[in-house]
Amino acid sequence: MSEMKFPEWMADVQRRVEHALESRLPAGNIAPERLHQAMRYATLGGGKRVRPLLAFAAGELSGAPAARLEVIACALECIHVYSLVHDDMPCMDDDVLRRGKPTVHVQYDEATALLVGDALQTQAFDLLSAPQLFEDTAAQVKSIALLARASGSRGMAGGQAIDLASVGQSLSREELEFMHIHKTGALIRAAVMMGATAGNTDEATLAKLDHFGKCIGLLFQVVDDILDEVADTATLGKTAGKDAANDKPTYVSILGLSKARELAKELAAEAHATLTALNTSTRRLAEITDYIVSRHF
Ligand code: GRG
Repeated sequence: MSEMKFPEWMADVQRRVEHALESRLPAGNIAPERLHQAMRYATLGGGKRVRPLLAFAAGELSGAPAARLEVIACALECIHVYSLVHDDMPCMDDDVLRRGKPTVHVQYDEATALLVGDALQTQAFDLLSAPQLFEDTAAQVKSIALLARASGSRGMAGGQAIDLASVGQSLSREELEFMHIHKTGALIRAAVMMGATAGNTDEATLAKLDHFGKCIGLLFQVVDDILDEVADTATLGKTAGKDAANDKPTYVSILGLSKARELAKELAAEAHATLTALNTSTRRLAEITDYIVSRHF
């Protein structure tokens, strides 16, 4: 794996995760068929798999077995997809397009979309709690706790609550940062930490990786805000310009496009500096950072 160029490595992990999700999600012909089909529709065949990539990159660094990382990657992706399906529903962002295809409530119906999110969320914890996934039960519980905290009211769901309450409001830069560190950043940070704790990583390295995860979580959102402004719907695979249309505060609306771009550069530089301070090969994490930044140029 280490000799592969980044695009090759990324495609390899993406393929691996697709295959793992394909085999771990309930088959579409198992009852209740419609729910299982909708879960597969939402999860398979799309997305950049950024959280799985981070878990694999941090996991390779920690010497974690690939089979364990695969399950962690699937759990992260199940939580992420659940959040997208619920976020797209009429009671939240009300969107019709995701990953280049109709959103789940459009393709199926609202009740099914709600259940797809619910079922994917519990599927994530079911996967992570599999016997023999870890040799060390305490490490397994830690992994489960990392994902639970990142997803709940003090993580992603909390950030989403602030996001919904902020429509039409003017937020300060600090308030916007607080919202995004939770809504988008928490799961990205957890992906890094779950990869790192899936193997052997000392406390000092974990602290640095945690800081790295915080930087790229925010970086991801700043880039997402820029893309929402500058990219088109076909490129994004989701409706472009949604934030401005919904009167949502974003880094672009608060700082302007060029300052938002500067901020992205600063966050990427901080992420790289954090990696450089580690006495180990962090090549893949550095490459993922560059990949995230490159999306808006
Ligand atoms: C409903 C509890 C709950 C939370 C929703 C993350 C989130 C919270 C909503 C998604 C809305 C959104 C567009 C957030 C901006 C950043 C983001 C998470 C974009 C989508 O993630 P990508 O780009 O998507 O990783 P793919 O499709 O590549 O997996």
